[in-house]
Amino acid sequence: MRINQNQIQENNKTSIKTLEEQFNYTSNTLNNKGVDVNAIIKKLQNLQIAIPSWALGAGGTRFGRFSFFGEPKNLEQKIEDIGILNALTHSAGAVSLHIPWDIPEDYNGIKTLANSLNIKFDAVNSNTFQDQNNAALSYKFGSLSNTSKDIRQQAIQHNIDVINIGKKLGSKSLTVWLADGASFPGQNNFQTALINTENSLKEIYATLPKDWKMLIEYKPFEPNFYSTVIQDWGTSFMLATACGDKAYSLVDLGHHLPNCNIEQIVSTLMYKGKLGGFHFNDSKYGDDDLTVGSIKPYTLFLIFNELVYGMENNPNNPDLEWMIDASHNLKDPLEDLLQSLEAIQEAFAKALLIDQNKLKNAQLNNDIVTCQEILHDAYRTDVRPLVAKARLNLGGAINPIETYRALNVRNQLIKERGKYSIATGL
Ligand code: PSV
Ligand code: MN
Ligand code: MN
Repeated sequence: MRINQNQIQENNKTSIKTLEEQFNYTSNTLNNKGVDVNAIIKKLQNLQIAIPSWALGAGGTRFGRFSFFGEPKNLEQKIEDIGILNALTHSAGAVSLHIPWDIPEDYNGIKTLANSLNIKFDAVNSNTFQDQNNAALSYKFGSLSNTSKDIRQQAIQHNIDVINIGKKLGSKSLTVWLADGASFPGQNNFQTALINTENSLKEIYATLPKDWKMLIEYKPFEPNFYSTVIQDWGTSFMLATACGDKAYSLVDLGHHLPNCNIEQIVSTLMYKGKLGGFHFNDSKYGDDDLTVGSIKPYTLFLIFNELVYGMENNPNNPDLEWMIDASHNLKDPLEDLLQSLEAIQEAFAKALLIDQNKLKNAQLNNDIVTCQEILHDAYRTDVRPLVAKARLNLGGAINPIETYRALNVRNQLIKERGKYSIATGL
C-alpha cells in the first residue's frame, strides 16, 4: 500500500488553519527572543532517521507474542511500511537491515522499490547472537569472543558477508552488537574474552571498504546476566580506538544501567570524535525498547542538547547515523514508530532553542539558576508547530497519526496482506 501526496494534502486541510495560527504565535515569540526559526525548520527537515527492518512487526517478550494483523511478511513489505512512515513524516528516509533476518533475494528489485519511496540503506547489522539454520558451529558460548578459533572465524566471516550484502545495497556502515558474555561468575576469563573480541573486530575492520564505518554497540547485560564483553561505552570506545579511524561507538539509549548519565557519555564520545551512531528508544528498567520519549523525555532533551553542542563544536566527529531501535508489544508498530519519530524531532527542536552563548556565559559566571532557566525555557516551549511546519513544507502530514488513521492504513494492509501475524506465522 502507498500513500500519495494528494491524500495527505486533502487530510491536512482540516488542520492547516490551526497550524498556521499556532506556528505564527510560536515563531513570533521565538523571533522576538532572537531565535532563527527558519534555521531550526531547515535542520528539522534534514533530520532523517533510519527504521530498523525488525521493528515493523509486533514485537514480543520471552513470555509470548501477540498478533497484530497486516504485518509485513517479507523485506519488500517492510520497505513499503517504511514508505508509509516516510510519506507521512518525510523523516524516515532510511532502512537498517539485520542480516540474516532480512537478506534481499532480488537486489535490484529491492533497490528500485526503496528508491521509489526515497528510502536509503543505512547501517547493516550483523547477527551472531543466534544460531542460524544450517550453521556449522554454535554461538551458545559466544561469537567473536569465543575460546574456539573456529567459532570466532565463523562469526568474523558472517560480519564480512554482511558487509558484502551492504555493499550491494549502498550501505556505508556495519553495526556490531554482541551478546557475548557470561551468565555466571567464573564462566569466562574476562581478559581472554576481551582480547579475542578485539582481535576478531580488527579482522572484520581490515575488510571494511574505505568509505565505510564500523559501529560498535555496547550493552551492560542481557542475554547474559553476569557479564557482557562489550558492557559499556568505555569498552566500546577502547575497541573502536584499537580498530582504527573508521570505527566508532554506538549509543543505544536502552543499553545503560538505571540513572546512568547518558548525556555525559554522548558529550565525551563526541569530544573524542568517536560517536558514530544512535539507537533511540526509552526505558524504565532495562533494555525495554519502549517508544522514544515515553518515559524520560527530559533526559532525551538533555541528550539532544549534547548532540547539538557536539555537532557544532566537534567537527572531528562524523555525521551521526540515527536509528530507532524500539519494539511494540501492544501497539500498532507503525503508530508507535510515528510517535517515536515525533519525540525525536521534538527533542531536537527544543535543544536547538537553547541559546548556547547565554548558557556559556551563565556557566562561566557559575550562575546555576540561569543555566537551569535557559534549559527550562527551551524544554517548556511547545515546539510541535515547528515540527509540523517542517513536515508540511516537505509535503508531509500535519498530524501523522491522525492521517494514518483517517486513511485507514492498517485496514488496507490487512486487506492486502491478510491476517498474517509474526506471532502465529498464520
Ligand atoms: C540489542 O539489544 C539490540 O539493541 C541491538 O541493536 C540489536 O541489533 C537489536 O537490539 C535487535 O535485536
Ligand atoms: Mn540497539
Ligand atoms: Mn537493545
